[in-house]
Amino acid sequence: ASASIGVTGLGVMGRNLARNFARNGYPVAVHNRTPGRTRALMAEFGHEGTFVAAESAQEFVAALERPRRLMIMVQAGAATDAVIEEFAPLLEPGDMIIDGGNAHFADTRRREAALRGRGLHFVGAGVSGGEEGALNGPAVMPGGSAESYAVLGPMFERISAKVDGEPCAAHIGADGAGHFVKMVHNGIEYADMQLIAEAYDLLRQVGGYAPAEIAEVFRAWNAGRLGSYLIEITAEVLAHTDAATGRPFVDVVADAAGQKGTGRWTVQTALDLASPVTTIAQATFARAASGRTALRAAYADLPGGTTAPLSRTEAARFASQVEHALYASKVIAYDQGWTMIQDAAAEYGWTIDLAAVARIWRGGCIIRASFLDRIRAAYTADPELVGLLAEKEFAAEIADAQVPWRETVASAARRGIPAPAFSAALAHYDTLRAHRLPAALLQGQRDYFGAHTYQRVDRPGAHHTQWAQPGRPETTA
Ligand code: NBP
Repeated sequence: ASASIGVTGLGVMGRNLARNFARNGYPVAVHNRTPGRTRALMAEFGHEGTFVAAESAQEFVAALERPRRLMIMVQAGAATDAVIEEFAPLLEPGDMIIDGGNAHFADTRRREAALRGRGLHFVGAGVSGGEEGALNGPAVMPGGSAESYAVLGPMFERISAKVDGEPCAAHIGADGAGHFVKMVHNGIEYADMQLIAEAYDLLRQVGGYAPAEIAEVFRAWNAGRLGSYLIEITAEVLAHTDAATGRPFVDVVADAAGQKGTGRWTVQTALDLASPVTTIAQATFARAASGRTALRAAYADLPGGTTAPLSRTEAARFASQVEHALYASKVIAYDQGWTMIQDAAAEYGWTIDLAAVARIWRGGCIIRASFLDRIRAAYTADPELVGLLAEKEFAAEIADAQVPWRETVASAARRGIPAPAFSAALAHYDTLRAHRLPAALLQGQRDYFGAHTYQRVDRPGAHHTQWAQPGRPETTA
């Protein structure tokens, strides 16, 4: 037994993670259902570090130092359960199984409970950064017991991305907390992408800018507070010309967006937790709507908004408004994500360091952004911060963005350009800052038809009104 860790499942992700461990000096046992992949890894990359190739499950487990650390990188779902069932009987109390796949956090909670009952640690670890991140430094979000993190933490921190010398890995919380936080990362990623896409659409359709010019606008924004991986790659995509036609690349791509499902999980879970992640939800629905070809064809000639072209000076002014709108909406999207993490922590009994979540997302993952330093600072200064806008610097920025943010959403509405994520973010902001909401009327309606009762502003307790029925006078209980 000589390997510090074993990786089973040597697909794109598993192979690169195994190489990352080996390159960082950890002897790694490698195993795959189809041994061809193990042999290919040894032949191509065996020289990169100390690998122990195992073809059978028994050989693989025998190669691991105790407590054994066995990382599974296979397809999420039934394959993960099958692999757990294959290896768990070969392990001993205190050993650790790490699932680095994109598991649903509820599956991770179920697996953790079952394996805990068998004396094993089960660590659901969110791994972000794709193929490249797995090899050169992912963001790692492990859940599971503190005891397991004491052993695994230094290893994850060593292989993770680093920002300002700090690792993009931290213990998130018990059982499924790591996979939950990874899921919310992907939800925020959907919101970020949709907001950027709406900004592009407005700059093009209202501002009259060409894609290559918008690339320059994004490059300028990338040097400021919006600086992030997604803004950076957006500029690259917009500047790209299709080789076959000479047209802007963005114009030759079919406008129906795909999704693999983790953004959808965020929205589904948010409904269960009553977390209003409306910007993330709109981003998810926007992808779905873009693919509704038949409806889009049937509705394509319905009337829209006005179309008055802007002068170049007006367009430049509009672009700076859109920057404010994008930033303010992004703050709202992240605030929604953090609120959802707080909601889940309360629901599942997790203790989550909200500043650490911001810290580990600064590198290795898709939403990496300079702005996360600010979120980290806000939660470091006040770990109990109720929401980002309760912090004075964020509040000041949002105050500054008021006019341009509202102008941007209003321009979109007047011109008939869809801006569902911008609009949802602004509506969310206006909902939470309102002193009175029409929810009072909803309570009245609910009491009328269903005797659901209501709370009063002036007296405690549940109240019900005997609503006037034909032939019966109104009385208040
Ligand atoms: P790949 O599709 O490249 O590889 C899948 C691996 O799963 C192969 O090693 C395959 O073995 C193994 N496998 C399957 Br499928 N069913 C199995 C079973 N019943 N028993 C044993 N092994 C089985 O996947 P990947 O892209 O490396 O992704 C691995 C995990 O990482 C997934 O959960 C994915 O969601 C997650 N993830 C992916 C990314 C990404 O950017 N790709 C990022 C973050 C997380 P075989 O060789 O014998 O078929």
